[in-house]
Amino acid sequence: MGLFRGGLLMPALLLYIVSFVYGYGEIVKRTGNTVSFQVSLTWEDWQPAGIPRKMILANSQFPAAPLELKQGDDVEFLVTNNMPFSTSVHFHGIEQQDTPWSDGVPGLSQMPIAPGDSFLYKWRATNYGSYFYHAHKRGQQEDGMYGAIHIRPDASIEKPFALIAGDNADLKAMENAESNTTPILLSDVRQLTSEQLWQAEIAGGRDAFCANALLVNGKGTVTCLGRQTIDESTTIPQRMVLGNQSLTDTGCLPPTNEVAQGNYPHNISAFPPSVFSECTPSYGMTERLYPDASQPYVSYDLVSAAVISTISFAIDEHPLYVYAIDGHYVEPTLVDTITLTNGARYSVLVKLDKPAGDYTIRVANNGVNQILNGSALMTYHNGAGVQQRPSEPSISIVGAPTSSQIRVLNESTIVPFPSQAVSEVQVAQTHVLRIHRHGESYLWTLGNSSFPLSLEEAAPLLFYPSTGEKDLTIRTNNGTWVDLIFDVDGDLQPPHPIHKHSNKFFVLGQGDGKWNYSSVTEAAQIVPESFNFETPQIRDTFVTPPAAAGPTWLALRYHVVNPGAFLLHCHIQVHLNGGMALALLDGVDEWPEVPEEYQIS
Ligand SMILES: *[C@@H]1O[C@H](CO)[C@@H](O)[C@H](O)[C@H]1NC(C)=O
Ligand SMILES: *[C@@H]1O[C@H](CO)[C@@H](O)[C@H](O)[C@H]1NC(C)=O
Ligand SMILES: *[C@@H]1O[C@H](CO)[C@@H](O)[C@H](O)[C@H]1NC(C)=O
Ligand SMILES: *[C@@H]1O[C@H](CO)[C@@H](O)[C@H](O)[C@H]1NC(C)=O
Ligand SMILES: *[C@@H]1O[C@H](CO)[C@@H](O)[C@H](O)[C@H]1NC(C)=O
Ligand SMILES: *[C@@H]1O[C@H](CO)[C@@H](O)[C@H](O)[C@H]1NC(C)=O
Ligand SMILES: *[C@@H]1O[C@H](CO)[C@@H](O)[C@H](O)[C@H]1NC(C)=O
Ligand SMILES: [Cu+2]
Repeated sequence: MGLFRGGLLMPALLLYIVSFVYGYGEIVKRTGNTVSFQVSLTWEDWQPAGIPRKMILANSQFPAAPLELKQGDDVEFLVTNNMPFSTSVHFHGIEQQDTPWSDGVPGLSQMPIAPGDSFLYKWRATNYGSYFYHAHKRGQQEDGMYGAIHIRPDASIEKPFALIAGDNADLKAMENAESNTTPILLSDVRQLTSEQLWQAEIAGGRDAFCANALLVNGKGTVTCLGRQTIDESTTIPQRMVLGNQSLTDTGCLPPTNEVAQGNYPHNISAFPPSVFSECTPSYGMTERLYPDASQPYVSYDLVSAAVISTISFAIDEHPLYVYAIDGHYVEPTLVDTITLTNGARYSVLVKLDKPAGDYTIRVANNGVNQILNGSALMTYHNGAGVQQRPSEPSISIVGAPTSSQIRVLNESTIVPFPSQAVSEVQVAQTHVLRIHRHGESYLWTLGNSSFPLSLEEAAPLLFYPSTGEKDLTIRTNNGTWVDLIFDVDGDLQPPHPIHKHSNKFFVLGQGDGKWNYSSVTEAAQIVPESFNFETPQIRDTFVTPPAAAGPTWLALRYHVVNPGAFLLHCHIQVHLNGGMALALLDGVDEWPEVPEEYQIS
C-alpha cells in the first residue's frame, strides 16, 4: 500500500483509469450459446500515431473491440455500413465450417455491403484460440478496421502447460493466466488512406512496401530516426539490395531500387510525400499494459494485424513461453523474441518475477523493406522492490537480437500439441503456384494469372461456382487431400505470408532452389531433410521463404472438409490488391445450398 501513496505508481494508476484499455470487450448480448455483436462502421478523422488522416472506426473505436467467446458459441455479428463506400468483414482463421456465406470475401462469399446497408455474419466458434477480424474489401484493412478475437477452449481440450516444468500451483497459475489472456494487437499505419496509396502505386508504378509507424493496440508514434541512425542501422541484407544507394529518411528502400522493385516502368514523382520518403514526426499515445501483479504469470495473445510490416516483438527482461500459434496449442518453447508475419498469432505466457517497474515492449520491422520501430510499456509491481534503471532491450530497432544469449523463436522446431501425422494420406491434387511480378512492379501472380480487384464486384463464386475463371480457381472434391506448392521465382521477394480461408493447413516443407518435382512424394525422396510429415505445423498463415539468392518453395497440405468458395492469398495488403490471390472452390461435388436469408438477387 505504501507504494500507492508514494508518487511512483500514481501517474501510472491515473493513466490506467483515463486511457482506453484494449481488453477483451463487452458482449453486446448473450442468449445461451448465441453471442450477438452489433458494429457500426464509420469513416472519420483520427490520429493514429499522431498522424491526421481518415480511418474506419468500429462503434467509434480504433482498433475495433476485441471479441471474447467460448468454443462452441454461435456468433451473430451484425455490420452496419455507415461509410461512403462498400465493405465486408472477414474473421481471420475462423474456419466457417458449414457457413461459407459468412466468410466476408466480396466476389467469393457475398456481395459488398453497400453504404447504408447491413450484413449479418453467423458462424460457430468450432475451434479455440486467438484470431482477429478485419475488413476484406480492397485495401480497407490499411484503414484500421481490425480487432482481436479470443475463443476459450472447451474443458475437453488438453492444455500443454504441464510441459513447462512446474508444480501444481504453477500449472493452476498458467491456466488462470490463459483464461484471462489479454490481446496485444500489433499493426502498422500510413499517412495515406488505402485508396490514396493504391492510386499512388498505379500512378508511380511501384510496390508501396513501407509504412509510417508501428502500433501496439492502436497506439504509437512516428519517429524520424535521422540519417546517422538509419545509416548505422542498415543491415547487411539491406546493403546487398541497396548497392551504392542509401535507405530514405523513412528508413525505406528507395523506389528507384530495381533489385527490390524489378525493372518496370515507373514515375517516382507521382508518389506523394511519406510513401517512400519525407518523414514527418508526430506524437501519439503509448500503450501501457498493467498485468495483475498478484499473479505469477500473465498471458498475451500477440496478433499481427500489420498490412506490410513483419514485426519482431520482445518485452525487455521478460522471456516468452510460446504455447499456441494460429489458434492451436504447441509444445511450449521459451524464447526472448518472436517475429510475426502478417496475419499470424502467437499466445505467450510471461512470468512476472522481476522487480516492480516499467519494462519497455519493443516492436521492430524485421523485413529488408524498411527500418521502422515502435514501443509500449509493461508495468507491474510484485512487492519485490522498484526497478529504477531503464530496462534492457532484447532486440534492436531492426529486430535483431542484442546478444548471443537472446533466444529467437525458430519456426522449424515448433511441434503442435497434439500433433497430427499426414504421411499416410492419399493426395488427390498437387498445384504448383508460381509467385512472381505480373507486368508491373505492384502486380503479382499466385499461379498462372493475377486476381483482379474488379472481381470483388462480380457475382460471388459461392452462388455461381461455374463462373470461376480457370486460371483463378482450384476445384476440389470434398474429403480429398490437396497439396499446394508455392514456387517463388528468383527475383528478390519478401517472405509472402500465405493465408488460407476455411480450415487450417499442414506446413509440409520448404526449401531453396527451383521446385522441379512432380509431387511432394518425389521431392521427399530427393530432399527428405526439407520435409516434416510426422509433426507438421498446423496453421492458417505461413510465409514462403524469402527469395534473395534465387528461387524458393513452400509446400502446404490440407484436407477438404468444408465445401464453399474460399480465398487463398498473400496477407501483405498491397500484394493482395496486386492480385496475389486464388479462389479455392472446395468440395464442388458437395456444393452447399445457400440459406434463404443469404440469397442475392
Ligand atoms: C551507383 O550504381 C549504379 C549502377 O551500378 C551506377 O549507374 C551509378 O553511377 C552509381 N552511382 C554512384 C553515385 O556511384
Ligand atoms: C509523373 O508524375 C507527375 C506527378 O504526378 C506528372 O506530373 C507527370 O506527368 C508524370 N509523368 C509521366 C511521364 O507520366
Ligand atoms: C525507435 O528507436 C529509437 C532509437 O532507439 C527511439 O529513440 C524511439 O523512441 C523508438 N521509436 C518508438 C516509436 O518507440
Ligand atoms: C532451427 O531449427 C532447425 C531444426 O532444428 C535447425 O536445423 C536450424 O539450424 C535452426 N535455425 C536457426 C537459425 O537456429
Ligand atoms: C496453370 O496452368 C497449368 C497449365 O495450363 C494448369 O495445369 C494449371 O491447372 C493452372 N493452374 C491454375 C491454378 O489455374
Ligand atoms: C465433406 O467431407 C468431410 C470429411 O470427409 C465430411 O466430414 C463432411 O461431412 C463432408 N461434407 C459434405 C457436405 O458432404
Ligand atoms: C532440379 O533442379 C536442380 C537444380 O536446377 C537439379 O540439380 C536437379 O537435378 C533437378 N531435379 C530434378 C528432379 O529435375
Ligand atoms: Cu506477398
